[in-house]
Amino acid sequence: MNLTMKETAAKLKAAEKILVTAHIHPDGDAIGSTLSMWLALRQLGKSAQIYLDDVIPTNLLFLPHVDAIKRPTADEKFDADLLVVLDTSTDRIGKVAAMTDAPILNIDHHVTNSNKDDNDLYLEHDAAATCEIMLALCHELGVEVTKEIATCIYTGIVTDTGFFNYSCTTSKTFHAAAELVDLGVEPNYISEQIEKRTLADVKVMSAALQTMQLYFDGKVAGMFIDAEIEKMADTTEGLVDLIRVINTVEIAFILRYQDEKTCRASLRSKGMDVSKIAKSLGGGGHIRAAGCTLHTNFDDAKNILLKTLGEYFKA
Ligand SMILES: [Mn+2]
Repeated sequence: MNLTMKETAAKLKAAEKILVTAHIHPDGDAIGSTLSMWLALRQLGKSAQIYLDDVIPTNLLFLPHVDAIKRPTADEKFDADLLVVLDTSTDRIGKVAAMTDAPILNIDHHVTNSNKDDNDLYLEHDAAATCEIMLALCHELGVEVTKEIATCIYTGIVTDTGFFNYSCTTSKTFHAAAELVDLGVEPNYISEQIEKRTLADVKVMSAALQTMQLYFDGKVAGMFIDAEIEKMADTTEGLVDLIRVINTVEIAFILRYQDEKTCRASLRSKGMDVSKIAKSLGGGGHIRAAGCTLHTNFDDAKNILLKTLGEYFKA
């Protein structure tokens, strides 16, 4: 069922033991929204715990209380009366899904969230980030937005908007950001932390650029993080933007090896709807930024992706 903001706040207030999670391959918005939700719930006197079935990218380890995030071990259970799933539909939370049978409260901004299982869902697809929703939700809950909460929320907003560059950025986003700065957020500090890269990652950037190929008269650019490059990579976040800027390119993608039978594709566009392409391959996302997981080997994944893109350019 689709909830209003008021109903969403009421669900949170009615719960006592809350498990908070977000999508695997967490980004700034996933981590910023879980941490701000956790801090808000604790302020309300709730017992809450964050579980994320993945590692935290090193450039997000600066976030306050990031070490409160736990990773589930095999078969681990958690006694909860509510499972809060942030920044994703409920099918991308890994092992956390099996940790509890508690009812789900899903809060998201992805237009492709189809709520197949009919959970309680607050979906605001024109919000730039789940963290933008989190700010309004804190107000609805009567939570004081401390500097710590504001820092988490600001981080999610700037990472999902590419520092206010992407088309999801609205005047509401800037109003939220201004409010957060008034609450003590330090934009220069946060951008410095987020843009930090390890030497290994800069080397991955260089190796990834060497793999770039253009397709369909230069309208599509692809980068390929195969098993060998993947071994060196901490994060591939932002890599696709390096080739999206090419003047002929309408869609840029990056294909990343995960294991012998799994690859992850991230798609970015300058206006074409890549969420449709991602959705047709079992993924989802936004009009200009989407992704999917392909359950096959690297070469097949590359062929499937290019075939789908080819059909899209024919249509
Ligand atoms: Mn997001």
